[in-house]
Amino acid sequence: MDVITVATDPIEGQKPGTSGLRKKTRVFMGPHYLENFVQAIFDGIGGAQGKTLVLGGDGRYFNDRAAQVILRMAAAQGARRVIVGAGALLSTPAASNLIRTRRTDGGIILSASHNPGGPDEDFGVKFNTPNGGPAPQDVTERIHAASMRVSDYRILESQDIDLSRPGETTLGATTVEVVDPVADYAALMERLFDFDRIAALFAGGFRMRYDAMNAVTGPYARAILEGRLGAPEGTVVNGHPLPDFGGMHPDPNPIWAKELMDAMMAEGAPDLGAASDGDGDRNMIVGPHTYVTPSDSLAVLAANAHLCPGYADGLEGVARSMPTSRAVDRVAQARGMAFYETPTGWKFFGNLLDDGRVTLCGEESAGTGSAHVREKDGLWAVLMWLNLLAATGKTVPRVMADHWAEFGRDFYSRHDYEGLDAGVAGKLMEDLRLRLDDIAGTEWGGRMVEAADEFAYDDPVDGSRAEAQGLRVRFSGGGRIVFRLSGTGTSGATLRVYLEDYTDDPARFGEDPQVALAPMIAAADALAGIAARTGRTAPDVRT
Ligand code: VG1
Ligand code: CO
Repeated sequence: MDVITVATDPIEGQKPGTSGLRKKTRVFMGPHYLENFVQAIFDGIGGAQGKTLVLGGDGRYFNDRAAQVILRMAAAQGARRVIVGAGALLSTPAASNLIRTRRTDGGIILSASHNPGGPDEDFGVKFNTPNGGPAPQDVTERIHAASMRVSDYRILESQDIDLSRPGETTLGATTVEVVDPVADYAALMERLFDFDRIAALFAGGFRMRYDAMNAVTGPYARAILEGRLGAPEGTVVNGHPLPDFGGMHPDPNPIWAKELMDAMMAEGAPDLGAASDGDGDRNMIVGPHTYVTPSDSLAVLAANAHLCPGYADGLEGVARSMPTSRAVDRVAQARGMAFYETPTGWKFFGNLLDDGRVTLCGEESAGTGSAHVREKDGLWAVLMWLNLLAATGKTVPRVMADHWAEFGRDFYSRHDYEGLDAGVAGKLMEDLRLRLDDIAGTEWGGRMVEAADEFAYDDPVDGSRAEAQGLRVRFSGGGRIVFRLSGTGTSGATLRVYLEDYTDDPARFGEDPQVALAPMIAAADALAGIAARTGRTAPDVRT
């Protein structure tokens, strides 16, 4: 087998965003695009020579082709071993687990996560470091820098490798080890949670609907929920990964998981509804007639984690991304846990987890996870909910009511304005940023601004600094608005407006968040001039 050296030129824009490099699938399929970026990853980490890597993806269109290319490039560059999920599948948390437990040099995950898939939709590539977590900023910067000077890439001339079933083969001098994508992950879950108790819950007639959205979690959810825990067949719906996710937008929120929402709001709804995203790191939790916001879910899990065997000793601390509601802060304070606030994106939790400062982390975007891996983990969060329901005997609505009675309620909603002109969105943010100093002490939507600033984060472990991580405006009475531009989109700009307000008045706990947040919604538009600048009078997505 010959190593071919292909001459290439740098391609503009190969800069990883919030989570890896995401582009239209056709861009990735274009001449040299994928190869250039993979070469940049190898160059950015000091070469693939002698390394052991993990490889897998969420099964979206081009996943299988890209995996073959990466295997040939890894082999051409002297990788010692590549551990690949059968079918080139691995959920993001399962990949993180393998990277860690097999003591590898990192891994490549093929996914654009919650973005739709297919030839006309999105594809993505991300690199995770040996701790199992998303590459931190210094590494993504090195990869980007390498992409700007790549002049050739090395690839082995060979046939495709059979990835359909577990086993070992060689490609040049590289061992390709195909593994069952589910086995190690399922074993890990069994160590963390009380499977006997959850199985007893199902045996007692507990009903659940898990919507895998035709994405990568299907095989994991079927094996664990229906296989090991004895939930009836059919508990997992849309449970087979499809290249285009069957046309679904695999983002587990009330808008895109509408089928599930409808089932949970109907008469005779199951006891628990859940969904996960394209690559299996996000989760949505719904009870009968009760949507649990991700920020509340994080707070509930922080307050109840000790009920699960893997967390029986309590939590070292908790962390949340800045735009996530402050519900979890209240739990941390009440229980005396350390607490950290980080920028958006899981990569910022890595150091805190590695350093043993926190056990549990979460983001408002339906991401929750713990020190068991270094990624957020959708099915893990669902299993933790199942464990807590089994241990307490409560229903989801009861859990929420009790939580709010103890801590008060943080009303929360995120309003997304998608596909904006990037110039207009950038100017909106810039103009608001320049006015931040003058906003404090002024009144908007009938509420007084207490403080306004741009969030920057100093990592307490390695001292690195991340600037320009969102504009935040804090109001008297506990209200808050955060403005941020998305770093995962592939066309135009997406403005995210994060809205929250707090009440400890039990009479208000049942209010519709969109109603409760009306003053914040009005203030957001007045402050940033959203309608006037973008022509949009309503967000595209409210979660
Ligand atoms: C979004 C979310 C962020 C999450 C990221 C990756 O980023 O807001 O919380 O970590 O997606 O999630 P942004 O920059 O678009 O706001 V995943 O499940 O798409 O890897
Ligand atoms: Co994801």
